[in-house]
Amino acid sequence: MTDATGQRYRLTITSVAKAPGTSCPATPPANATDAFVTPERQETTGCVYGILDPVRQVVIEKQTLPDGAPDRFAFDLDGSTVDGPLPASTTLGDDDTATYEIDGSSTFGERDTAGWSLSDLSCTGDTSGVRTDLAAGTVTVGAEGGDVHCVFTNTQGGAIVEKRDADGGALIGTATFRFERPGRPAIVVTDNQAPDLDPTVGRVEVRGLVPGEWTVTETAAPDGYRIDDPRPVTFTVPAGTATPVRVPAFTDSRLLSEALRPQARGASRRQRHRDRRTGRGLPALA
Ligand SMILES: [Ca+2]
Ligand SMILES: [Ca+2]
Repeated sequence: MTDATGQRYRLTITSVAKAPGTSCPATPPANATDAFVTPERQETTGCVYGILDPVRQVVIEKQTLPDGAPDRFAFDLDGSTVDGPLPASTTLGDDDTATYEIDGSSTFGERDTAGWSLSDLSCTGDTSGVRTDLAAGTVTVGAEGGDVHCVFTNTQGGAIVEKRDADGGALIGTATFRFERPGRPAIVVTDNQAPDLDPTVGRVEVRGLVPGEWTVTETAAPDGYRIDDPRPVTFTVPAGTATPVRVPAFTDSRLLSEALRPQARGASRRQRHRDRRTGRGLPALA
């Protein structure tokens, strides 16, 4: 049942007794029982005793940016429900909700998940007695009040980096990049191999970058090219958006042997028939 303020209650019948007169005693008489019987007699009068417990329904909802991520997120719970303590923990995936009927101040906290940041924590409904702490990833809900619905949104940043020919600017593959941030494991990505998300040759997209300052370094040039500038490039992943950051394109120059290829036109047929990847000569053509 719900009162005029929106506070919900749960009624627990504690005992039943035959009415000794025309009104019920304020406290259950000694012969009260917990059996609930309703003999349908014409003049049945009985006294029913119960307890109204204020119940506050808390809904915890998980959302991810980008939407629909397959990851699962762990929560630690601390508090009580009408039926006993809250479970110590739970895990939720994108669009999942968990509903609890609390009867005491309760805290719901999300643990850190690698590659994700908690970018938003907001509650709607009756937010009286509700405290959110985005930095700590917790929401504390007081015992009294109406129902409240809290959404934990986790965001995964990303970056796009391109590899272009220094002469002409065409996209070239396949380079390898190392993404680094202090305190995080380095992410090494070779173009068009996992975890590159962009199938375009010459363009690499990575996810799982927590907000903050990152560096990206080209660690291996495409075949036939040399790294023009081995220094790391710094970029910033903003909080609260899943849109990947575009890092200025890296450019590499063709290796001398490739650049001078036109001069090799007079070479023998066997010399010209080379494996372009390794540079090694291949068996002579028939
Ligand atoms: Ca979603
Ligand atoms: Ca690619």
